[in-house]
Amino acid sequence: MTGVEHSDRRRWSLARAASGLLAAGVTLGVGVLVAAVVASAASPWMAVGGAVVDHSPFAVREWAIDTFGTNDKLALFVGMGLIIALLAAVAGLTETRRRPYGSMLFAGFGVVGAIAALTRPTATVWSAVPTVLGVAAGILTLRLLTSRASPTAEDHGTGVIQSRRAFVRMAGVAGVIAVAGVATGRYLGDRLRSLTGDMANFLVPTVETPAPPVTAAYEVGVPDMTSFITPNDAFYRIDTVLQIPAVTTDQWRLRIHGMVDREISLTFDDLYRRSAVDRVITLTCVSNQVGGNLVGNARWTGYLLTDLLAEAGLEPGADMLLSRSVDGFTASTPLAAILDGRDALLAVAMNGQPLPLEHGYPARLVVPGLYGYVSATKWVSELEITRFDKASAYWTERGWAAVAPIKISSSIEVPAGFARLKAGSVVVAGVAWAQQRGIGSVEVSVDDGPWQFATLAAEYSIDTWRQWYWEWDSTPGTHTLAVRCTDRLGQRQIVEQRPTVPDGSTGLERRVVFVE
Ligand SMILES: Nc1nc2c(c(=O)[nH]1)N[C@H]1C(S)=C(S)[C@@H](COP(=O)(O)O)O[C@H]1N2
Ligand SMILES: [Mo]
Repeated sequence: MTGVEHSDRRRWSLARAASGLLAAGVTLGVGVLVAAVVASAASPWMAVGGAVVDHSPFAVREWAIDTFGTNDKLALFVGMGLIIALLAAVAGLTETRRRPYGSMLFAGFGVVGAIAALTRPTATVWSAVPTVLGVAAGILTLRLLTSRASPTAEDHGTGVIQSRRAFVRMAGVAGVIAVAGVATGRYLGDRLRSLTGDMANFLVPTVETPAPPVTAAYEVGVPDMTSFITPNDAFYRIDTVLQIPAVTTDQWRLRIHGMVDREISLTFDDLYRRSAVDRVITLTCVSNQVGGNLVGNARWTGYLLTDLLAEAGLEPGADMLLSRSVDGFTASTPLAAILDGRDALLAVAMNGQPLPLEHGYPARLVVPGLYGYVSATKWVSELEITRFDKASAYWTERGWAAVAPIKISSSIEVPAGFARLKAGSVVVAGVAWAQQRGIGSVEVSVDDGPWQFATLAAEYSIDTWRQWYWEWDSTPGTHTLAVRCTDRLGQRQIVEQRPTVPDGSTGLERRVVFVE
């Protein structure tokens, strides 16, 4: 053996050990990244570390704390890192000589990691996923690298430069994946964790005079009907964001500026010093088709916008409240609507809970009677007082109307479309809404026959939807049911079918059913 061959062999051995280390790095990077998204405490690293802490004998823990003090966790991770690095290097060397023993060592670590993750106190079924995916990526890396960590047949004539270059290139990629995975994962994890912690500690403001309780009187008690209050997790969600904004209550500010006497900026603590109100309000999306489900009813807790605007003082001539979200979305609301006495809110809670992240945590607007896109800005950060002839909002710039009150509408929920029913008594039921005016009556017609009055559930307020039902003495055959409503001022729902663009759909809901 020549000296050149000998040093070359040593180099390739180092490359194999490095393959193992890089594969461990990729395992960690992928694990941390996946954990940040699916289960924050379940990266292989944290899970194994946590398990070691929890399962190490009392004496060992005391020794660690005595020796390392508050650096005991750092010491643990350094120790773990050294052991894992050693095992990984061994795996790299072994994999080249005795395939697939190195991979099996990784898989063994995967099993230990997954068990550790699944037995943590906060474990869910997702907890094993980061370790499993991390180890899978690690084994792939190990195989790709070790299979290149030797000179190839062609190299014997020409030297080993070619294969060495290929190896170094691939090792570089693995290194980047490892570092980028850990960095991105930690960044994301921190962001999500602080938000989760913030939500967990969120204080729903107490309300001096709560809104009237919601009783059974507001429901018709027909099976399969949507409940009067829409639970948060069933509430429709509409917005333009791809990644839900992450704003903690500490970070949140509401800047009120523009045509005001004095610009103000409110913190959450400023809000807590004010008196809160709660109101039940039915929110509706302009994209809701007749009979659609982009409508929901919740109890919102928050602060009256009129009070907040009065603190800033409005300049004469202003007619628009342009609200802006941290993600850049804007909505234009007529100032006249906010100031006319309706319960326009800066809402911070929904059905007694902090706003869910997708519904605008930590604060959003809710204005009764106006479609969401011109009023209900989520993750709200700015209220600019301006004029309709000077400014325009997100959807107005995309072809929707600048001003958009909710159109009075009604829908059938029971029976289902194309249902097969038994002849005789059939209950037809649904909801109707006319925010700001209130529902006066609901009528049902069968096969375009005479309109018949439905029975209404009690009215909670003019800003909430109202349930109705009608008993139908059905006869065999195919029938079409239709519904229409009238508001308290005698204004009837528009019969003509019009699309949602530019300011909300019109028409009547019709349902075909088969009676046997
Ligand atoms: N920041 C932001 N707020 C927004 C939107 C949006 O795209 N971005 N969409 C609006 C629209 S069109 C509607 S209908 C309501 C829906 O509110 P929800 O998702 O809580 O039901 O939010 C409004 N607020
Ligand atoms: Mo909407």
